[in-house]
Amino acid sequence: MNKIIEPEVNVEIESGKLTGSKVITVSKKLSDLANIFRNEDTRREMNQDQVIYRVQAYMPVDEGTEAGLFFGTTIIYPGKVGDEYFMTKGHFHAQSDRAEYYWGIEGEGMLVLMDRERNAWVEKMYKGSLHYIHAGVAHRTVNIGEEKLIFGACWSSDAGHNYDEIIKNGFSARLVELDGEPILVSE
Ligand code: PAN
Ligand code: ZN
Repeated sequence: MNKIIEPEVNVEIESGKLTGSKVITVSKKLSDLANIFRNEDTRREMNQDQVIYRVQAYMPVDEGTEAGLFFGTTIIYPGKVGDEYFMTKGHFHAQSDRAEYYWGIEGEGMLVLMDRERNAWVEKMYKGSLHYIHAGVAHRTVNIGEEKLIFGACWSSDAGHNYDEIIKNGFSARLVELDGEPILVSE
């Protein structure tokens, strides 16, 4: 049977915005980010309803499906908890052999990467930057600019997310502002 159909999701190339009935949106407020920032007391004193980041995702197959792909756009708003920039929770993939692509769409950011031995390194993110996140490497994105940081992602539908390890042990490197500049500090 030959037929021409409309795609069920559209991506606005300039902004990464996804539209279509199959798109899901998840917002992370400050209240969802307990024990993520270095200064937990400062986080608790801030407005808990403030949205720190939003993820739009297109998941055309069920989570856990072998060899499928998911596609997402993340927006991190600008701001800090104390001297530490707003960032995602960060995670290892639950399946340790699953990699991922990220690419910068808008704004200025840093991608913090950490292997199983807790060696950490950071890649700059900007419009057009492309990042291959190797399997077994934890990843977190940080907005170091004054505008929104927007990036795209593509990952396996059976990668899964292991957040617990990051909540428990954190990353071995953080990005904080010192004299108006982002600096990398070890935990
Ligand atoms: C991304 C992330 C997204 C939000 O789609 O899930 O940027 O970050 P956290 O999941 O760490 O809150 C991804 O890496 N998926 O695997
Ligand atoms: Zn991931």
